[in-house]
Amino acid sequence: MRIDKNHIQDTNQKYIAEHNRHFDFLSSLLSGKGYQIDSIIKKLGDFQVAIPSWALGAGGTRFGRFSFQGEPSNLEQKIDDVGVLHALTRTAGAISLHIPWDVPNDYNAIKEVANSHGVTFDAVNSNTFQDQESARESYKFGSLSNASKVIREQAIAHNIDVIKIGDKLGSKSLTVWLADGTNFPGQANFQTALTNTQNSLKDIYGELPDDWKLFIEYKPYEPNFYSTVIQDWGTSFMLANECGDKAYTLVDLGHHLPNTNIEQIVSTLMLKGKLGGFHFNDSKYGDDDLTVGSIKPYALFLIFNELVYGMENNPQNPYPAWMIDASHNTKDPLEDLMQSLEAIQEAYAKALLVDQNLLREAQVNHDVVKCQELLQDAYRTDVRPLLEKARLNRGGALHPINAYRSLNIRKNLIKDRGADSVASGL
Ligand code: LRH
Ligand code: MN
Repeated sequence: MRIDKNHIQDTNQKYIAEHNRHFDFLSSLLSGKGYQIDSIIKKLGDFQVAIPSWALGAGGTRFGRFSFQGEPSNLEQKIDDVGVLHALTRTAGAISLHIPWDVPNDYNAIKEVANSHGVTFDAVNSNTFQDQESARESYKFGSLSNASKVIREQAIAHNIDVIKIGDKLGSKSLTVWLADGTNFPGQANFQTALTNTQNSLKDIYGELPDDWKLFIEYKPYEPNFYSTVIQDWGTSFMLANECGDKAYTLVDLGHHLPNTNIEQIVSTLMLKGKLGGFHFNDSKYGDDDLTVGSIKPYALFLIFNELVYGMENNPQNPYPAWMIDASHNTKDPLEDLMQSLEAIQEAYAKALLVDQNLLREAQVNHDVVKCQELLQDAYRTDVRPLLEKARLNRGGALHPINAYRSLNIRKNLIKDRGADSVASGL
């Protein structure tokens, strides 16, 4: 599936007049306040988010999975779907692979397909939370933390294999998320599990190419429900520091206990130069992996406010990796991902409208009301014309979901792939 750029421009025709009215109004309002519209639009255009290869089909829960027709059934088709997202939104210029769900058969062919869509390979993800048919040892009781040295070595070897696969594709980072933990008090010795994990990560770290990064993803619970070895940002931060300069903490928005102040965690990690990147999603209760910005859009805005401050004031922190990690139980996966991309762009654009200097002044003067007013004035600004302009400038769709529907892309995918094709992943 490849979308003809002209067809996208055709779908824009009926919206262009309305867009121009909104854009002219907003840009006169903002330039009147001294904002550099062009630089904001350039930043939005340069903001590329990696799409998870495991979230291009219908997701499921233990209570069931409802297939979505026309799913990609191999890596080439997954990259084609990311190509569709990138053609329409111009902000999905990368894919994040999960190994062994997405091991390429022909590396050159896969790189060619990705290149033809302008898609690069972001972080590769290892998987020591499921047992592979051919595996000698089981990860039932853990992987990098396991009491058994043989099992730890199997998990370390897998991570090193994943680095090699990513290296052949041009990826520059490895994400490690461990399900390791316990379901009952007394089931494991916390200190031994953490020490084993530390040493295992160091062995993996030692195999990282010089220009690579290691992202250590934390999570409080699930699939274990009493303890998780890498349970919170502090544990990930500690493990990353012990590993070395190329190791960072990865923040999955759904991996926090209710009401956690995630924007403060982001600010602390950037100050310490250890914020590696994000898995964007949203949630109401647990690790729900819902559409970004669908439940707590203001919280997402506050996170981007800290990111904008950090990207301006923390040269010690590298440019973070932006990835989505969501699961689609009831929506068309591609429409769901386009909604997430829109919500991320919107939060970033609103955060770019926060007058950081006035905010600093109000903070120093303890003008609490003014501080909130400055944040909410930016948050309450309808920035969508800026997102539309950023897409338009790069040949994208003014309204990606409308274009996706009027171009009958899902229908064509079902025609090409059949109704029963199923995507590997969660
Ligand atoms: C764990 C997680 C991790 C992935 C998996 C698919 O909950 O967020 O990032 O490996 O989802
Ligand atoms: Mn994740």
